[in-house]
Amino acid sequence: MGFLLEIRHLRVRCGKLNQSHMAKASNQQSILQSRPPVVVVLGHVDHGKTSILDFIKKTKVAEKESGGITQHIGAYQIEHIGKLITFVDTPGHEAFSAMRSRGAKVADLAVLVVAADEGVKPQTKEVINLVTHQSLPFVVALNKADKPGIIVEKIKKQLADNGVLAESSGGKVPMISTSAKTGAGIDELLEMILLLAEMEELKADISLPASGVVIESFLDSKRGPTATLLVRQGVLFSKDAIAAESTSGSIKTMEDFVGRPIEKAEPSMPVRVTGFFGVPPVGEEWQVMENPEAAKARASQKGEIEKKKREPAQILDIKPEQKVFNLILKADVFGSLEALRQTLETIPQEEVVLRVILAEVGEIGEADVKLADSAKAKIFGFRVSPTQIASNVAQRQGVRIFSFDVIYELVKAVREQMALMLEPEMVCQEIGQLRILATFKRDGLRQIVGGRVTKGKAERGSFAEVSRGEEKLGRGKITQLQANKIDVDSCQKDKECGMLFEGEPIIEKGDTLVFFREEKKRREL
Ligand SMILES: Nc1nc2c(ncn2[C@@H]2O[C@H](COP(=O)(O)OP(=O)(O)OP(=O)(O)O)[C@@H](O)[C@H]2O)c(=O)[nH]1
Ligand SMILES: [Mg+2]
Repeated sequence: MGFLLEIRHLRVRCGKLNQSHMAKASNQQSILQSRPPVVVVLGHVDHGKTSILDFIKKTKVAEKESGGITQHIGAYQIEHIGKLITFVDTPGHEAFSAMRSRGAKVADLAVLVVAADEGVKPQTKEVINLVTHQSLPFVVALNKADKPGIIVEKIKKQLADNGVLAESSGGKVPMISTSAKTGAGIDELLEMILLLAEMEELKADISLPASGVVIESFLDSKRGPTATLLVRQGVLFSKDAIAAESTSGSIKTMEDFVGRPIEKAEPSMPVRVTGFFGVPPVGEEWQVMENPEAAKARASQKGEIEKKKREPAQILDIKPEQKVFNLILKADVFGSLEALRQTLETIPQEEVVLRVILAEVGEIGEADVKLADSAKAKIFGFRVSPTQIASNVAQRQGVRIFSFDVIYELVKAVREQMALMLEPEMVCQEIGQLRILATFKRDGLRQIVGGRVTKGKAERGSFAEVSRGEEKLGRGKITQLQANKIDVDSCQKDKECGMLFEGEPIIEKGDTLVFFREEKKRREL
């Protein structure tokens, strides 16, 4: 445990938010109070982050998730040996790097989950960089230890190769074998977290007006804008006026993470509140103000600045030969919207430019359909459905609405829709060959010839390339085909036929005709 003593002196974390906005009466005394650690759980997709948390809180979140992957952040508070720990789960899918990085920003400590049967994977590397970059103390959970044939030393070696050296090998990182299935090692993990937290001496000033960060938000069709807030300083009360950066409001309802109504929330506690006028984007900082007017003024002032920073209007430089695919994107929560936008950017756009004309949280409404209609856009919903009215209007106007539950499926579908805008490619397919046995009349570009099919078939309407030995003479078209003086559509191998050839080359006895069909082929992006 020697490393813990080393980090004891590193810092006393008092919350990482800047404190400039915290208006406090100058005569007021600070009241520092210990607070539970905020622990972010990070790791590659499917390595068992949610399962570990599930085992800890004994509920089954993972089974309810689409495609079995966590698609937005979740925060929970648990108690172990009389001490609280706040956990923030994050998704491991590569599209969610922004969420992982935000999760790491709000946390005091991290648990890096590595499935021992898979070892270090791309997002494991990403989160190692993240925690190292932010000097975030962390513990590694070598998960799925219950699986047969696990060689822990192999994984430790991989981690060491990526700069994470285990305590047992003289490094500074505690590593614990865990199983979310059997529960082995979980208590040890929790104890290690509490030990690391103790070393950090985490404190918050409860004399300050409450402030913190938005960790999850969405538009609830019944309750309106709903946000999960993490309290970093002060104590949040259930009737407080509150300002985020882009919106404000007065708290209408406040619940703990299991949905129980609560009156107040202390530092490090995640709470779900309603009462904002708009949906505050994930990552925004919030703070309590004296009254709703002050909150509104602060949000609109902050909002303007943020807007300028965030949205240099999307000016696309579109070349004349490029096509534009207009898209309206609606999603259940901000985190998903962000991950979608990020993943959509990976679609090649040399030929078809993707223009996102609206990206919003909330169900697909009539206004979205009308916008899609006037902008000739397609609507893609992620875990949201159209309202009945929107569906009806869409059907009437012929507006396409696509709905998905899994990010990469949505992105794949956008890519396919964009590819439909490309001109199809003409591909030639050889269908047969014929040896010329006799030539008859020639009239301008038209010539009557006869021969035997040596391969495949001859077909009326097909193109024919004329060659004489090695030399290619050019192409023409077969406009009529006869076998035994009867018009036919095709003539098979080893049969003789006569045909009307239209084209430049002058055909002679002994030449070869190669027949081919030109087909339109859909292109992909
Ligand atoms: N045998 C075994 N299976 C596990 C263990 N932990 C998780 N799993 C399984 O691994 C799969 C993925 O688990 P999740 O908890 O959803 O993984 P995750 O890291 O939260 O995944 P994302 O949120 O998508 O990044 C599930 O099928 C779990 O049942 C474990 O300790 N042992
Ligand atoms: Mg998960």
